[in-house]
Amino acid sequence: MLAMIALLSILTISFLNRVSARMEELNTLRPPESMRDQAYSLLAIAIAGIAEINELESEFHSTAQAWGDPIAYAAIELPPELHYTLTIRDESGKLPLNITDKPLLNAFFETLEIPEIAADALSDAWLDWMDADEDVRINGAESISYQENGYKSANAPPQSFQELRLIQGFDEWFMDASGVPNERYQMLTETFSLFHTGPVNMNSIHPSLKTILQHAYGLRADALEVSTFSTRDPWLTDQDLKTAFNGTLPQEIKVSSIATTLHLSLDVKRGTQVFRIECILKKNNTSAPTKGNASSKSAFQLHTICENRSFQ
Ligand SMILES: [Ca+2]
Repeated sequence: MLAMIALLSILTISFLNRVSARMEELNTLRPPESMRDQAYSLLAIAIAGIAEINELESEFHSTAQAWGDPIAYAAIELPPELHYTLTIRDESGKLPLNITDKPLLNAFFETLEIPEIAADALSDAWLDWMDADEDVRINGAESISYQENGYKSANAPPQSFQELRLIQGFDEWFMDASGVPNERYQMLTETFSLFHTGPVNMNSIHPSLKTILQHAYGLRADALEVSTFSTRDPWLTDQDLKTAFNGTLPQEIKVSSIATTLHLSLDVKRGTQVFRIECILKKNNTSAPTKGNASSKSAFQLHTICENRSFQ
């Protein structure tokens, strides 16, 4: 609990201005009492490291930058008996779950080897589930279709991956006969995000999304390869993306070269025991810092956190 309070304090009280002082405090880290305490202490180090790197870097583009390993960046001496794994994924490299572009949804389902007619029906049902009205698309489903199951269409974007199971046709293609999520479901959670709703960072996209973009919009296979461009850094820039897409994307699909939503998974291990924390850090805006005033730069803030389970 003490470690949780320490973490929340860091995040709420002039967080960025206190990062350096906090990192010095953590230099005296003593062996914590429990795996949970250890995990929160490490998470505090990771978040402090990310905050400091955010102050130094112009933007986050790729995990090849130091923010991909903020505990190493912090260079804090940790107890030798402490074993952990920290994984940071760029959640902004995923498509927003509330995407409404039907060609993209169709392409996604078809890359999962769902036949074209079934893919089209899934897209219609998904879009009907999210849109505000009760008008049924040609192959879709609204509240009247779900009456016999005892629920109505949400008429709003899904709040969880579990909610997708309520949509017509979803169980058939994304669950096995026993109702257990299959490989397609896994691919869905790797391609879509529950938390990211802004432009998609093309530097972090899942290989499946490249295939989907090729399938839906005729994107060349090498169009998003960094080697295609004469960039100084090993990541794509906004200018590269303009060249790559050249107006081929519909307006509602926004792309970017910047990471704005991070997903941290931290495992602390002791023997066969593992304590896991998952959290989402988000930037509320991506405005560039005012010249000569780095403190105006937007910071990553803790958005969601959970223990010993994954986001569903
Ligand atoms: Ca609807």
